[in-house]
Amino acid sequence: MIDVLSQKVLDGLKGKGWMGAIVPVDRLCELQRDIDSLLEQGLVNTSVIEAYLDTFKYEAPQQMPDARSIIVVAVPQPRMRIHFTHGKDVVAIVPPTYANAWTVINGVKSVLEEITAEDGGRFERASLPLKTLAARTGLVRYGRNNITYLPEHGSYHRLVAYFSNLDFELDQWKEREPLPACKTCDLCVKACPASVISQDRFLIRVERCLTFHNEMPSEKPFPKQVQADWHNAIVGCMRCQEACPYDRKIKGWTEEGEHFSAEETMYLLKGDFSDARAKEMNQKLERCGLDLTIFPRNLKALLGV
Ligand code: B12
Repeated sequence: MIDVLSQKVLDGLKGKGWMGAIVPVDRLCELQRDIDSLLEQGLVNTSVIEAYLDTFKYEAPQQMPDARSIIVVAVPQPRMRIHFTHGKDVVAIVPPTYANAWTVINGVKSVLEEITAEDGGRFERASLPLKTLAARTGLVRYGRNNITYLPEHGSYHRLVAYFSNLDFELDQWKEREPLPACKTCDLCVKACPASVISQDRFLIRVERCLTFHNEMPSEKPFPKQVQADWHNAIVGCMRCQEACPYDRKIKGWTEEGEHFSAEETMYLLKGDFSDARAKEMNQKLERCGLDLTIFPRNLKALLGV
């Protein structure tokens, strides 16, 4: 039997079309151990540790020293189609979760506050390894590509977690599970041009991942091994997700984004963002989950110019 407060929160999230799970804060050490054990084995590249993993905080936040629980939420999100004009209309994909990130992050907090208003619920955003946390609650399962999957919406979801002062009786901590069909399927392995997914280990080789390189600031050129025909999105990459049978149902789930005129496209390709116009352009890009830092490099790569 699940306690009334936990049920109320999980049902409230479900009412929004989201999925949630709850663990007590005591699980933080085990969460940290999941990541540390990989670091100890030397399986994670130093630049990945410095850029991302060192930012995780496995403790109650300063603003909430009395945190009692962690709520992790998966919010289904489509990919976005945006348009550049370069001689003709050029469609570019923004993979799921880049666009509307803050709407989702803040939206989850507001909904949690609303659901628990009479229980005095407070929430502080958690900076934690979210796939590991969500997989540790059974909310999602790991694909062979190291991305996590929901039963209905596959890999098209954003994960977000909040510390809470609420004492739930529920503790959903469990083993991380792989998706069953990944055992006999290698479609993502074959689809990845960068050979990021290997047969000999579960953890992907992040330092080879196209996304790792095209999320970096534009001043950083792509390494030599990145081939011209690898680029398939304005940021990130869709190859392993597009190949995945678990995403078949939602593969075409797309929202329409901004159109960039020939003149705006040229401005982005030129790459001089020192003028007053840059602010306005950044605002337009932000509506697509992008910003000027990845231009002009990613657009040049996508257009092949
Ligand atoms: C760092 C990071 C990146 C880096 C590194 C990716 C990586 N795999 O670590 C880069 C820039 C490359 C990246 C790329 C992408 N990212 Co990213 N990224 C993150 C970030 C900040 C941390 C991820 C992390 O913890 N990595 C550490 C490694 C060690 O953990 P892990 O990948 O989960 O690996 C676990 C498994 O391998 C497991 N394991 C090991 N052995 C075994 C064996 C078995 C049987 C099992 C089950 C598990 C298992 O152990 C590891 C630890 O638990 C999160 C946000 C966050 N705060 O969590 C977003 C996040 C993971 N990214 C996200 C997305 C969407 C992406 C992209 C899909 C974007 C895109 N389309 O290009 C790609 C996917 C690339 C890929 N195949 O992983 C989403 C994931 C949503 C989802 N459905 O999974 C997140 C959660 C952001 C968000 N808030 O929604 N990302």
